Amino acid sequence: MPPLVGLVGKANVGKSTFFAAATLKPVEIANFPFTTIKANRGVGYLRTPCVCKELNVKDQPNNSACVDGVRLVPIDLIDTPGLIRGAHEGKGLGNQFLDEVRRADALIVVCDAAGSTDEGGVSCAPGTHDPLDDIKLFEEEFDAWINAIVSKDWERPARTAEMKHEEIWKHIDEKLSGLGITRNHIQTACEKAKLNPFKGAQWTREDRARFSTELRKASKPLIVAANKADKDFAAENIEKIRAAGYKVVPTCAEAELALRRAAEAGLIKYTPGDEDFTILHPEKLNPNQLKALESIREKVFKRYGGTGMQNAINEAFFRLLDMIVVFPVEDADKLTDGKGRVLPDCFLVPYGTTARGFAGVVHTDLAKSFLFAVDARTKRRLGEAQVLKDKDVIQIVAAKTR
Ligand SMILES: Nc1nc2c(ncn2[C@@H]2O[C@H](COP(=O)(O)OP(=O)(O)OP(=O)(O)O)[C@@H](O)[C@H]2O)c(=O)[nH]1
Ligand SMILES: [Mg+2]
Repeated sequence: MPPLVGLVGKANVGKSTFFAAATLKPVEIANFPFTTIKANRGVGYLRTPCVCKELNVKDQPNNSACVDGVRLVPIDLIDTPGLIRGAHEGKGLGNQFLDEVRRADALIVVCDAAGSTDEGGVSCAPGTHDPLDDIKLFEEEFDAWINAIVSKDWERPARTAEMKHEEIWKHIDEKLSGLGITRNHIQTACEKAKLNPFKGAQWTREDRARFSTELRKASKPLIVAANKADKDFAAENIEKIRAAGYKVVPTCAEAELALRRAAEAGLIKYTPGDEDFTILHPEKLNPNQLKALESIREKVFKRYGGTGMQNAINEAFFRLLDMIVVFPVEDADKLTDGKGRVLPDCFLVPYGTTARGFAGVVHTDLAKSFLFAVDARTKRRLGEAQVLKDKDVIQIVAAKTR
């Protein structure tokens, strides 16, 4: 399954605008809280330099797109309902929210960097609300929700583990697997929270709370999209969020959505993540539209070098999830697949994926009949345990099976 990134955060900060801009799906967007009541799922794109230029070929993309030497690789995104205090007890749309987000591998916490929405998501004057509070609110609610699940019936598995002299993860992994939490995450959380996994029955309430926070950090790494960056007070707040230790990307989802739609309509030339855009048909735009585009250029592009949205998505996959892209080919000389298409596919895999592991990503049967791989650049043979690198072009050689 492709990795899934969740767009989460307080109500009315621009999650659905971000989602719509990334996926071009028509979703409801409005300037009041709880516009989104059910999660939306869609396909967005990761942007990465394609290898076609370096290898000097004209590619024929199949599972992805290539625009002027930029590969756009599909990824899954989920837009969730807004969160308010008390969500872990079911307040607001708490249950719907948490039920959806459990499936995400990483999170983009969207916040209103201008501080122009209050704690409940209602519009207020820019600069009057602290966006850091919203990020903390999200973390606290999420942690409290995990803690409630961890703490429910804690005694039984904790005592069994102690009696059997076993580590706690063998006894709680099943109930946490639905949250995307694995044994590895539990192990990491014990280490980070400095808790003895053999002595779960002696953990205090506070210990469990710390453990839950570490579980969240290990299983759902997050990056902050400091949205509404076009508004006053955003720049100062972004620095504040960064100083508090968060990975943060300034974004202007509204601008990205306007540009994506204009590009779709053929009015401008713009690929997500570009540092500028070109107006192709000024005669087809009315004065207001032209003014809006120039304002985007002034307030967003000149200040931040782009809308930041593509950056946020890229950071989530490349930095939080530590993924790389690999191009499979069937013929390492011609760089083609079985149908003769040049560099058709581009797969997103976790760093650490081996040649055989990658064969399994391309096709399950390929992993079973794997003989060796060939690095198309060097034409060198790679053994099954060879760890692949970002932008590798790989031919898998497999035994013939009937
Ligand atoms: N100025 C500015 N406004 C934005 C930006 N992104 C979104 N908005 C506006 O913020 C409001 C809320 O946008 P939504 O995308 O509906 O917000 P949401 O977080 O999905 O809201 P809920 O579904 O209610 O939780 C709308 O009026 C958007 O037009 C931005 O980058 N800049
Ligand atoms: Mg929404």
